[in-house]
Amino acid sequence: MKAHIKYFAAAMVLLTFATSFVTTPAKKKTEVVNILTSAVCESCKARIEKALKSTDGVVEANLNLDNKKIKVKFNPDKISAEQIRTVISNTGYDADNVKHAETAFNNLPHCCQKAGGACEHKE
Ligand SMILES: [Cu+2]
Repeated sequence: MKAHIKYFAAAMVLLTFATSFVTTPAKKKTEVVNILTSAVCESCKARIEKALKSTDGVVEANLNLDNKKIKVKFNPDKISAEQIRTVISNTGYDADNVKHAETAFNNLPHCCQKAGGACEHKE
């Protein structure tokens, strides 16, 4: 009788361990970074989000045009916040202290180059 209880207790402990392994997969860590950009309008938003979403390691990218901040969820094993700023810069926009890449900036539609300025296709 006593032995049975011992086995039962051991089984419960094992079960608890096994469950904790299932509910917390080892490889699923993400980090979030908020980056201030020089986005002007909806098409700037779409342009930056598209560039980031096609970047390996980026899980989610969402730019808020009201404060020009982009929230990026990423896998730190694959990409760093600094590399994310570089992607934004290479798209033609400032990212925090990283200034836009000149060539990409010059290729932007005219109104998208005016940081804080009025954009014709802005809603
Ligand atoms: Cu724009």
